[in-house]
Amino acid sequence: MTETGVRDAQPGVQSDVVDAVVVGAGFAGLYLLHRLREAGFTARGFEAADDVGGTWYWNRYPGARCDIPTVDYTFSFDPELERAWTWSEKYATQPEILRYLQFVADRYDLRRDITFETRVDRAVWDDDAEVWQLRTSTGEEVRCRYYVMATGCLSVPKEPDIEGADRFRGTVLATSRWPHEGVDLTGRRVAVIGTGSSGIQSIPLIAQEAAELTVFQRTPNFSIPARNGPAPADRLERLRTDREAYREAGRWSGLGVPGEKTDIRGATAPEEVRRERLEAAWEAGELNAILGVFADQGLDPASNEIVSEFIREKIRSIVADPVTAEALSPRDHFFGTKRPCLDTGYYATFNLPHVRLVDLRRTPITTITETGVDTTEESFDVDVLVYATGFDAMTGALVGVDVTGRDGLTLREKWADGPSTYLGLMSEGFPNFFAVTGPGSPSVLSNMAVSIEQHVDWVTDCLVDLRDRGMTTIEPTPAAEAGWNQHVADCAAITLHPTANSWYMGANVPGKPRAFYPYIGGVDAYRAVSDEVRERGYLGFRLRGPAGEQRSDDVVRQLQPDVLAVLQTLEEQGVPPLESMPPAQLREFMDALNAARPLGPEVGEVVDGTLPGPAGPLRYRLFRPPSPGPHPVVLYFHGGGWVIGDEVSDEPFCRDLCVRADCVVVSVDYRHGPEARYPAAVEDADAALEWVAAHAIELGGIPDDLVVAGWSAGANLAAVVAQRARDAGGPALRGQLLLTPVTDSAMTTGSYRDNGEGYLLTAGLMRYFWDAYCDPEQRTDPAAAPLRGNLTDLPPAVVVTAQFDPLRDEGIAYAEALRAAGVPVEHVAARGHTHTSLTMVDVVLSGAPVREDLARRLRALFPEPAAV
Ligand code: NA7
Repeated sequence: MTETGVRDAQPGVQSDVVDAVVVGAGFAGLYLLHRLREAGFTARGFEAADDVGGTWYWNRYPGARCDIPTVDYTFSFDPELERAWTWSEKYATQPEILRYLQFVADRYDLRRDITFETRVDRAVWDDDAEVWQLRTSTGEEVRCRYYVMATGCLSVPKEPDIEGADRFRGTVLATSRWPHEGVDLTGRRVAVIGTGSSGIQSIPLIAQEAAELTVFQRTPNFSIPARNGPAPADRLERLRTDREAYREAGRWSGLGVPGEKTDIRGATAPEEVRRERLEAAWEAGELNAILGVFADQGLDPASNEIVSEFIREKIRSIVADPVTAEALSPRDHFFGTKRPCLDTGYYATFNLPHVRLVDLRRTPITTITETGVDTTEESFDVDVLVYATGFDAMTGALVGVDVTGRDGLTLREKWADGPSTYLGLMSEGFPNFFAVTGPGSPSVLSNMAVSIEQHVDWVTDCLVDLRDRGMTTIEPTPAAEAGWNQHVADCAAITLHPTANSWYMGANVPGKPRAFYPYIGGVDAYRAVSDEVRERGYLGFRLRGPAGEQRSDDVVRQLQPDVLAVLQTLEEQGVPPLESMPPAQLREFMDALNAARPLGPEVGEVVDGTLPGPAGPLRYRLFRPPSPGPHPVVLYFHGGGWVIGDEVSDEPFCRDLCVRADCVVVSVDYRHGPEARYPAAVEDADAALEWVAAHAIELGGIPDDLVVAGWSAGANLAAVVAQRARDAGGPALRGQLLLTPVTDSAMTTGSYRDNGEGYLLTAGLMRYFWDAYCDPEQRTDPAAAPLRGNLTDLPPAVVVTAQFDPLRDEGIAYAEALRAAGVPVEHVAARGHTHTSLTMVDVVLSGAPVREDLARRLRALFPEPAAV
């Protein structure tokens, strides 16, 4: 670097090139300029407004406040700054937050690097020079090595999409562009369109001035009282005693605000516990509290309904007119799937005689007129029309600039079907281009102050690392980016969010691609990923520069998020390696684990019985579907490495299979090693098959509609008995369902190597199981290793393998070998799953679509029932 900070000439880079351009001077842009300057980079900021503030510059409508407690919604990078500024309220107003950002700009002398009232209109990547060529709204051309959009997630107002919007002759206002001088609404007839946060915050204050207020509501939103007041004493005390610990707690929390996580589930909690938690959250007046009443409220419709109905009950208790109360009660989306609001007197406003709610679901707007609003039922004459209709969220500002990356591809083109990013920060084809809190990062689902600081720190640290290593460009690899997009989608898929027409889903802007835009895995999980990417030398990135090139195609998160969560929980609990426990202890341990799990879905009937085995009776448990029988029968062998488990150890999976496939499932026990070694289990399985086939009618089954099924070692037995039944000339089977089967004893596959550690079923545990089950010289018997048997003329198979299972490759090998032998095979490859995750019903929710898939294929093995 030279004295002036301008980079010395390097290959392809001119000395007029500034290190970084930062677009936007809100929280993100300000902090980024500060960090870049501290790190010795030259940087220029551009801002469309005439001052700093971003969101808090533009959104000046009456009642505008943050909805995260302000002691948390604040910069934490400098203890001195924290000492120098005191927030006056629990939720600061827009003017106070704006003053704060101005104070920050002054304190760090940031304005001198910012060109105000200037937009960046165009950005083109020059691959030869490795610079971004920018053009601003004032015609200035600027060249920079790194181009950072710190343009906010809710900064581009949605275009008015209502018929006749340009006809109105009165005053038109938008909450997001409220006049700086304020507006006197005294004595005026006002209409507000929109009841998101902006509408809900402003309506009570507009009502105080207006002579008449008509609120046009398309979708009622959930809102709870903010209970604003002084900054909360307990938080201030925690900050005073240990500021850094408090801030760290925020950084490593799910939402970016310190708080306790609960494991209480709504659907199973006693009524008095539910009530107590709900009332406490209502009293707390915090999003953190109301979004965290139950651990499963964002995942389980029944749990969510408890919270939703509680809020609707509160609405009914506040709003005097029952019709208005009902119209204000959200019923078309799950609580939390649209951004919930905090309000001050919102619902009570509708008790005022001059305030009226118009339910657009009942009477939609037909057009805006010269004098007001027409609905299908009425004409409303007003003096002032206020649009509180929201934003083109998350991507609006990014694709609003004409950003052209490598090979002439624009960001708008690349994201035509939805945003594609790595870590919500960068996009392949756009080297050295960063989006702070971009789509695919926690951003709007979190305390923005915390997420912004994390991104800015990451970007700055990254630029320092590049400089230190003699690298000049950074860009994600296609594989890493695709993997991240998949992970973002996987995280959303297990939640209720995709069911809502929310701006999180892009649903509020006509024509916008439908996807879940932010990352819902949590601020903590996200921070762990970003740290890991950096610690592992920029995993998933390609770096280039005078020092050479480095490329990593690794995907940073491939496990399904809930599978990872289970593994992390077990690790936190310090569960010892299962293979370190003797069988008796292992059985006890598994029983205790099983006792704590959800039981699985309701079935029609559960029947316990015994059937005759070669060495005595074998217990079974039968699960009958709720539908009228008779049903096809699935004879099921439990998992557990031939050592642990019994007829009830896989009960949740059996119930799930029973209901999804609409089959009777008979789960039968068999003798285990090391007490009863091979071939005891095989002989028991043979006997069970004989007996179930012979007693199909008594069991409520359709004779001949019989399938053998099993999981893991149980799938090994199912495969083995299918071979033996063929050899013995019966019983006849419609098929075999093999869930992550053991098919061979070699233990030398690639999946043993890749997945032998860290995914609960380890290579060591499989060795332990084989040793307990079977003598080494017997392990090549087809009745122990069915992959080595004759595979011709076997019944059709459904084979399920899991990506992170040591047994994956032997499952695949079995499917392929069956196919090669002419057996019809359906292979279901469960992406992101482990050997044990698919059977964790109601715990690992991402397993449900896989089970649905296998149940559908299982069902297809049986003939269609004859039409009645
Ligand atoms: P939001 O939350 O997007 O709310 C916009 C509101 O405007 C919402 O009620 C919309 O109904 C309504 N809307 C949008 N277009 C129309 C039309 N054409 N007709 C009638 N009603 C319409 O934006 P906010 O500014 O309130 O809040 C944004 C975020 O800022 C907030 O979540 C916090 O994070 C801070 P819809 O629900 O689409 O039916």
